[in-house]
Amino acid sequence: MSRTLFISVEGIEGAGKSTQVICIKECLEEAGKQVVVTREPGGTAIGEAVRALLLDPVNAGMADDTELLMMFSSRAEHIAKVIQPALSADKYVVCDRFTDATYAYQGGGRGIPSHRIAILEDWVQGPLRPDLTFVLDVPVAIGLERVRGRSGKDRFEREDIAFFSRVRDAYIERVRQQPERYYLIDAAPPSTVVKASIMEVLKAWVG
Ligand code: Z5A
Repeated sequence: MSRTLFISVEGIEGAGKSTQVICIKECLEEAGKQVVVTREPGGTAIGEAVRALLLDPVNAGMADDTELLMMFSSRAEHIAKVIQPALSADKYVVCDRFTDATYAYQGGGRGIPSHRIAILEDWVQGPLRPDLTFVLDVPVAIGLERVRGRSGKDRFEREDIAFFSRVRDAYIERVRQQPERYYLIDAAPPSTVVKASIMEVLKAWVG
């Protein structure tokens, strides 16, 4: 396959996304590709400022629609300033979370109907969607245990197990409904095993 790819990595907290994003980058670079690694919310100066507001526990009472719109405001900037320019320059983009996280967290977690999220997705992204999405699936208890030692929980990390269970279920349902671009990866085994599962898929896509 000669065209570049927009790859996203998804999953609940502690699934190992950041760890595997690095592995994906290294694998692509070894294959001679130019790679831009980025993340959401964030990825630009404005996006990182929005991220700080979203994660700050001081904003515990934030309305669900405010949270949703802030995710998409960060995304609009990210697409305009980072993602689209990189793809236009024939670079691969590897993004730690993208719009599937909105369907999972604001949809599954907060209960915002998918059709409302879809309106914003179409408005902000037009036809842009990731070509390939890895959903790292791990039981909630394992994910939370991996990040338990971190100091200072952010606004999302203060949610309860029921919230993260709904998020996980929402991810799995998205994979089930549109299997074409999703790969559900068992992320409970050690990182090296998870990496091997991802590399198998990636090599088939990249060649
Ligand atoms: N959010 C949203 O609500 N809506 C949206 O549209 C978007 C985001 C885009 C910040 O995201 C929050 O934004 C997020 C959802 C919300 N909140 N939550 N939860 P984030 O991606 O920055 O935050 P995160 O999910 O909390 O990241 P994380 O906790 O760092 O998880 P991770 O990236 O998946 O894991 P990691 O950093 O790679 O690994 C965590 C630890 O586990 C670390 O010590 C690793 O060494 C270890 N690890 C990793 N893999 C393994 C395996 N396989 N075995 C054992 N240990 C492992």
